[in-house]
Amino acid sequence: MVSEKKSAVAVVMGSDSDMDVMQSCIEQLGGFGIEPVVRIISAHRTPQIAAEFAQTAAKDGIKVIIAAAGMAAHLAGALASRTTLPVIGVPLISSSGLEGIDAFLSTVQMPAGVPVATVAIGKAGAKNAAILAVQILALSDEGLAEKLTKFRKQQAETVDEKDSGL
Ligand code: RP5
Repeated sequence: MVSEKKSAVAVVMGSDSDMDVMQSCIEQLGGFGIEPVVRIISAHRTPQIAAEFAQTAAKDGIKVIIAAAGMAAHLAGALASRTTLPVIGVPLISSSGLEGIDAFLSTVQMPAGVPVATVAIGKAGAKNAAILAVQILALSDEGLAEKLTKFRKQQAETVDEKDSGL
């Protein structure tokens, strides 16, 4: 699925098997009015496409890349190595039996010089990646900054309501 509209956020995942979890990232972005470019690109199965995507992302108007993968998840790092755009890495739980620890270490342990902003493993990370991308964009977008303030307020109210309902 590739959005026709120019978007400031790209959500890249290593496999269609990642879509289930990454749907929550896409939906979270949607809550802020952002329709991301969504791509399935693999650092090891389609390395050439990964390189081309990262190299042309800034020119295509993308400002933040969210990269999600499971197992030996070097997708985020592979993309980050070819762009100076901020890259947020989402380590995913796969069928490896390692509960995402493999992906977490592969994503977070970037050697000095090429950072990947790594979020939590799985669905929480997928959602936080979206929110972090919005926070980055909100630095130069007052409308988004207001939406973030509202989002935090609503989130706190939801917790309060649950507390009151006990
Ligand atoms: C990674 O390998 C993908 O991001 C996925 O999480 C994992 C397994 O991929 P499939 O074998 O399900 O395509 O590259």
